[in-house]
Amino acid sequence: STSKKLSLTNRIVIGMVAGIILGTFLKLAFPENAIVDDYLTNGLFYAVGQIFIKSLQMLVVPLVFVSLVVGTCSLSDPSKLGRLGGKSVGLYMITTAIAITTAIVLAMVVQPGIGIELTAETSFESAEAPSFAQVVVDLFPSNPVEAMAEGNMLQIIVFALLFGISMALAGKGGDRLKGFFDDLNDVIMRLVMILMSLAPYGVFALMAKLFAEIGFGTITSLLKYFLLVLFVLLLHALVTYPVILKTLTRLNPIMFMRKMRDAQIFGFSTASSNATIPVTLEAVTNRLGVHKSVGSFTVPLGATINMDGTAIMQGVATVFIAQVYGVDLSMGDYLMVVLTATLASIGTAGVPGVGLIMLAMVLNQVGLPVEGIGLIIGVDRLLDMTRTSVNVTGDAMVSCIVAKSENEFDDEVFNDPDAK
Ligand code: DAS
Repeated sequence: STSKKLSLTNRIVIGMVAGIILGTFLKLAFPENAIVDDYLTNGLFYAVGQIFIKSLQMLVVPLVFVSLVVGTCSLSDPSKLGRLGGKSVGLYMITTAIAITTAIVLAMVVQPGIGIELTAETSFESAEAPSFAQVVVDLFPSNPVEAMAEGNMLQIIVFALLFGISMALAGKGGDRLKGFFDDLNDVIMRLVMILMSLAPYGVFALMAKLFAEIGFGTITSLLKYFLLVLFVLLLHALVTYPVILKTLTRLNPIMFMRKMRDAQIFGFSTASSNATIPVTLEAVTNRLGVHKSVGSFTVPLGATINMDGTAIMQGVATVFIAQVYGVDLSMGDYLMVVLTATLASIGTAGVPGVGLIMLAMVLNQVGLPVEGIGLIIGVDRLLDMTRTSVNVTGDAMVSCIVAKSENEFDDEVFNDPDAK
């Protein structure tokens, strides 16, 4: 019977835990062992993990384009689009601002940078935050094929929206094309499900490789910074999100979290909101009950512009670096940090490690030494993974709120524990 079989989510959790245990074991039992390194860590685990991530990424562009075209042209009322866009962008920015503000306040209380010695100088490229006008201009592709080839999510979204609206307006031809895109969407979603069924192995390999290689030496000296970022991430995911969700929608946050587990683990093991889009979209539309017309828009948008977890790291890191270098930041500086971090997240894709590039923009903006990033880079990988889980959770939560407020939400699906 099916009830005896382990659910996919449980198998993914087992894959993750087993990978962590095996990786840690290999690291402790066979340190710098050439055979283990060549054949397992950089052989089998590397190959399985990379193939898994690449096949997820392979689906992102076709999935986002096709599902968004289908979603847009099946919107009952195209004027809804403006409202949808406004609400989601607004909520994404507000949650990010809350995240970074919490992080800054807590970091000022805990003072993770006090007592850290400045040792070897490290270098890190400085980066300018783009101007607001440039961010808006960059939304528009001059060549949709180029946008797709580069995986430029915002440009793909804009093209898909315009294409979908035109399809809805184009009469018979548009109707025929809609049938075609509907079918294409079904086929791509099927492919997502096939990949998902292989996820336990992919997640296992990614974790085994990471934990066989990761050094915990640096974490001990940065323990305060590391634990504080982790704490604020958990606080945001387990307190702030549930409170916002409950207040704005009356939906049960525990049910929400349960259905997000797969996506959270994918985010954790890939450290990429972008690569996780197929999984987040599946959870949001099939399990949480957000209608496709909303989810196909809010999820890829969120994966690109909404990074609450990343903002949290930036908030703590800014205070940390200011303290280590003995720089006093004013209230105005902190407001600048919140603003820059929120705006910078709009133009940057959710891929591994991008948070550090955004941090460079923030530090630049308030005149802190960008080399400070060298201090925290050593412990960033685990934090990157954790904050990506938070990022995708935020994308899904905003999707639920927007869908609910637009009556594009299915409560029955949400409340069905086994909805697939
Ligand atoms: N890992 C990123 C993400 O995909 C962002 C970051 O570097 O924080 O969400």
